[in-house]
Amino acid sequence: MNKKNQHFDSKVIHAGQSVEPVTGAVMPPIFLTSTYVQESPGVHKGFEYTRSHNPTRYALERCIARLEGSELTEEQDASYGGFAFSSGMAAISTTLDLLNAGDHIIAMDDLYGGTNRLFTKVKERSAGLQFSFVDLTNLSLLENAITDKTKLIWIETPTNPMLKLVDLEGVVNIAKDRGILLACDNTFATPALQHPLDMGFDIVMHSATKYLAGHSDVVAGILVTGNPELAERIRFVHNSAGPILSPFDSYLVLRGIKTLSLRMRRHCESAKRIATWLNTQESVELVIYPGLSSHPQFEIAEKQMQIDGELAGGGMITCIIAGGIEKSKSFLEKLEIFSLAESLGGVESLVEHPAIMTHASVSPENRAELGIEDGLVRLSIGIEDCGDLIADLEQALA
Ligand code: P1T
Repeated sequence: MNKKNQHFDSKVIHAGQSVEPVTGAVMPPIFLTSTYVQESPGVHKGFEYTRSHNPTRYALERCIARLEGSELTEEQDASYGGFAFSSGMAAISTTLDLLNAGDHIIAMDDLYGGTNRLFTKVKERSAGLQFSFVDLTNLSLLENAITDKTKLIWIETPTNPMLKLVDLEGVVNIAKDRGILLACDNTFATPALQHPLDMGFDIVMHSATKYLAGHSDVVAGILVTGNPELAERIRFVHNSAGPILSPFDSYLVLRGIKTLSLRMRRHCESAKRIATWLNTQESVELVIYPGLSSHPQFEIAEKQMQIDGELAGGGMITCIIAGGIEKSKSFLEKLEIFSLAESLGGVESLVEHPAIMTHASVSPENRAELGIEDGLVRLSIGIEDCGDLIADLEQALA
């Protein structure tokens, strides 16, 4: 069977993997070595130094490259266009390092707070980049924001924390073939649901800390491209600046990906049930979930977020607890199964308060514009029994 035609359930186990040649080990050994012996100067087995090449990291990079739809061969790029980083932020920073001082970037207005901070508080100053933040749920705003200096469009969809959706095909139709790189942070959807490269995007990025690794035990980032020239440019920065993922952490992320498909099915199923239930609760003012028909961009969810051809809304829910900061704080403190913690996408359910926690670095004015208000809480639905999760929410809301 052509590997490309395998079902995603099979790909997560086998994509990009090969049996270890010396022992036949089914999982790649964790190659804990910084360097590799050379027979004669420049004569080696393709591995010189671990910042540049590591077999465990390659195994992860090749796997995620294939899952995101890169078809690059080993001759075109050693890890098929997949690159693993020490964090999601390092992956984003590397994307910006592909640009030149003075270049202009159009970014989605609602973004992970750390991404917003990297753009506005670091890269504007250190790299001379210019950013415009645009609500790309309205694509007519995109055309107006593009200038002859625009070199990158940075999308998150669903966004963190407002779960806004951007029509990826719509972005491609407006911006493709204008010398603008199109990059999508696919952390919330994962390739189990959404494939930006297939729609014409150039780069997919992940905080692999989240659903890819899936067990809240590692911090990691990913970039994937299906374009050989772009892969070469990313490889150059990856190796030059050195924000690489360690062999051990590469192993953890690869191990996590084996169950990505199973986990995402469960995250989506439980989140849909919980969002529907939250919608019936008087003490909840608003429920935002891409899998509910009340979501403002529900049609986009139906089109671009799917498992086996069926809408899959993801595992994240954002809601507003009636009664402002006091009520939302007491709700968060009373939860017992949900842990109050930053991050998301693990097997355990987490809950957090964006205005105080993940998005504290976004200015209060900007938060107000985006709707990140004091009663807003973000739920990451884990894979525990869904009835237990609803019971926990019920006692905390009471
Ligand atoms: O934390 P790190 O692996 O460096 O990834 C940063 C990042 C990038 N993109 C998105 C969409 C993210 O959600 C994150 C990290 N987010 C959290 C830690 C959080 O709780 O939202």
